Amino acid sequence: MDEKQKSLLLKASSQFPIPPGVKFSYGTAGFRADALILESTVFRAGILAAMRSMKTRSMIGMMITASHNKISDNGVKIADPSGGMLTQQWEPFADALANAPDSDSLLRLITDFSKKENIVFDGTFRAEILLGRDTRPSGESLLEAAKQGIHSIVGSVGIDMGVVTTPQLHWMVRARNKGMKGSELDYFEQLSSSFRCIMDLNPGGSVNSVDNKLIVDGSNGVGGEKIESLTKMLDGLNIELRNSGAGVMDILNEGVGADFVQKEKVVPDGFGSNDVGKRCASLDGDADRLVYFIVPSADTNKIDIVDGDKILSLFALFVKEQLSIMNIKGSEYNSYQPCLGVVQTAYANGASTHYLKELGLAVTLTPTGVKHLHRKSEDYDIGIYFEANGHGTILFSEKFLSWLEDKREELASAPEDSQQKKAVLRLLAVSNLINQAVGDALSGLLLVEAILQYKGWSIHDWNALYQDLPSRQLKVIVKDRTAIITTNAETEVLSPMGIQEAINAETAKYPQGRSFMRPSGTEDVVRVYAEASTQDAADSLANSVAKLVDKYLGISNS
Ligand code: G16
Repeated sequence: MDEKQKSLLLKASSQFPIPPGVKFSYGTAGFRADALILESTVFRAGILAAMRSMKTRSMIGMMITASHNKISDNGVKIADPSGGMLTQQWEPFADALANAPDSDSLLRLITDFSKKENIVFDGTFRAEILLGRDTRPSGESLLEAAKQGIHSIVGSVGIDMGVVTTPQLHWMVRARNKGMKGSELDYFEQLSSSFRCIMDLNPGGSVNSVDNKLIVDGSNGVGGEKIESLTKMLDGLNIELRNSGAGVMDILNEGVGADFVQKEKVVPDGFGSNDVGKRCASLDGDADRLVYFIVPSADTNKIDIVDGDKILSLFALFVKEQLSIMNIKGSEYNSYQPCLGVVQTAYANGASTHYLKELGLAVTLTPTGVKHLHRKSEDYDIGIYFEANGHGTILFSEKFLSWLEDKREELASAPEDSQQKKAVLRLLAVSNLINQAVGDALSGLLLVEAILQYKGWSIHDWNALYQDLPSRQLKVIVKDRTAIITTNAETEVLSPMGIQEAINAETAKYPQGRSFMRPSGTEDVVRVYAEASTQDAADSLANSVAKLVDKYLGISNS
């Protein structure tokens, strides 16, 4: 590294001292904390993004968001050249960078790591970072910090895409690195044209006129604004947007949004007795999560949640059906058997896993975090992953897509009503519609709507695929959540010693009982999950496990 680069880094980083007494950690989906203490972290993440761009000789993405967290928090997610999350191999460097106590140690870290990774700071490569932010008020100043970090590496540029959803930014990074057009308009055009294509192939008509309207809870975040733009480009979808964030009292993620409805299972703000029986959906703060729900009766504030597990089940059923339409016995299609697999986490409702296995699918569990599920899904020709909280997508391998393209050509002269031809065209359209970079509430919503239309199903038909086991999630505040070590896709605790045996003993008391605890990677809490044969039993098991967490790790334990 030459003297010019060194002094640029030293000077710029001295403007962004780290706050005293805080330890930053690259968690489940990047850095996340109270926005007031994040400037140095985002500045340093800018340096990291520029270095990653130099290493990969590709464009990198940086999204300023704290997604489902409260409005006063913020964070940063980094997108690799594929559009997926930053490679986990660089996470320890990200941690070290964020916590380097001063400019000199920061410089030493950068020098050592760049030597190890063969990154040469000679300014000859133009590192490009695509920048986006959600609607949080702290986003603008943090974006400036990110730009300062990027500019402190000679030859690096930040391209500001403004306020976008997280999946839009990931999609843009992927598209641009593939040499395709990657603006917001291109994103909307790809989604709307592939949606239209699937709808045109549908057996006909809408579900029914009463059920045709979808009511969307925008979580008072960026998703609302974007869904309005998208809807303008679509025919055949009647969307009513609520919680768009336009009002002064509309607070991001507060009493609204996918995280709230999925965890609390109660009616979000802006919805009520007039919505009984209707098809409703919630996005989260940066629109990378999607869940559906039904208000079952005017007499209760409880909802029936149609969560990520049900979306996964719907997608798996549809894809499997299309594959079997193509796979006529004795035909040439038998020569290649694409492998379809599904990926879940420990939060997946036991009933969903049972249903998917009954469908004959390979089901794998990974730890929480799309970075884990996404990577596992790449093992399949068609990998479908979803977290119960509504994060997920469908990945298509290059091999499978080129096989589909060959089939399309072969079937070009087949009659228009050829079922095989339609199945091939449908799957190709799905691969264009569903975001291949990361889970995306907008593209996921369009695919759900298209499949419901294809099957002629109401949300009630869909929800009846299987009945969820009653479950409960709780948060427990502890002294130090980093003291917890889990294993086996987070279903068991190795440390602190003894707690797993205690959890097992509690769980054994409940028919169909299952429970686990894990440290959150986005909030300073421990999460507890329990399911059992009745809601009372699930609540009681969750409370007992929460008490154990408190006993072994809690603040009251100090
Ligand atoms: C992020 C991750 C998700 C994860 C969620 C909660 O979501 O992308 O994969 O499920 O955090 O993680 P944790 O339980 O560790 O707090 P988001 O929507 O907040 O970006």
